Amino acid sequence: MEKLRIAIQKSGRLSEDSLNLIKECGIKVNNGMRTLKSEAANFPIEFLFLRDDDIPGYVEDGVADLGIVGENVWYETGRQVEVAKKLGFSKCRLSLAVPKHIDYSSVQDLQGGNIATSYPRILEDYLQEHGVTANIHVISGSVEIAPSIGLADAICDIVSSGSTLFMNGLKEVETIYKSEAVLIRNKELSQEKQQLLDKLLFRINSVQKGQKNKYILLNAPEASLQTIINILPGMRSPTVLPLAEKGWNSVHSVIQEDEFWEVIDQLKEAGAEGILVVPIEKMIL
Ligand code: PRT
Ligand code: ZN
Repeated sequence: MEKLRIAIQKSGRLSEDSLNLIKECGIKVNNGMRTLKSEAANFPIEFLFLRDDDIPGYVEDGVADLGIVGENVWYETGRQVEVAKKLGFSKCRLSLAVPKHIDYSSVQDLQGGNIATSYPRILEDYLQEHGVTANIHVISGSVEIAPSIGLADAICDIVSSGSTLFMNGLKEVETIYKSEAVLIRNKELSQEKQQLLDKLLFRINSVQKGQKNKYILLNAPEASLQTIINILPGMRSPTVLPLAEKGWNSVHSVIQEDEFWEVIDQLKEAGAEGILVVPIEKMIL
């Protein structure tokens, strides 16, 4: 029987969340990340632990069928692989930044200037789109120090909290690309591997839906039961169970994480008591 092979970052910002996602999909990874290769105990999948920059190439060549990388790395390597799924973690942005004392009005200000980056392809595409020509200096790390040592007038680097820019006397002036972790796939998988990928995607979707929703339980007095039911959206309609105490019911439903506080207030106003909100591990719809 065929196995899927997935490449995961060996050690870095993506590693832990990638493995957590795999675990939440109910897949047990045998040896952790200390080895180069490892197998799952209960799903036909094998793991390769690599540097993130190498992952799109391995997936393109078919050495791995799947990989997890930041969209920034996927775009920058320019490899012929497809994004099968956005994964929602490791969110960050690729931005242009200049020394904070510089007057900056638009990207046109960088015409003819020097920009240091580790992402020449994404930067080049952005500059071209905006009709700007600049000298791109490719450096592989510590891009943020380039202006202070006189190497560049501006930088283009990954920003998350912004504190690295701030500590280096830089200000963010343009966001050129938004990124999150993505599952990439080889373009031509065998039918058997495609079926395994579909199975994996089904599990990832269930985990993601579970994370977006909460299970809610509450006690409702008979008189306001219908009002409370109307407030709760639910998957189909809420479950209503009579309590031992007459005149009260227990109501169960599912609500979205982002509308949760608003709904809670409305429920309290309607007379709901003993409200419990619990996480959902998986949601199969
Ligand atoms: O060793 P390997 O090559 O595998 O790893 P790496 O060092 O190249 O990558 P790694 O682990 O640092 O990052 C992997 C991926 O995480 C990146 O490709 C991004 O998609 C994503 N990511 C999310 C980030 C950040 N947040 C981030 N903050 N990648 C880098 N940074 C760096 C950034 O380069 C800058 O130096 O953090 C600094 C900025 O952070 P703030 O919070 O100060 O703004
Ligand atoms: Zn890397």
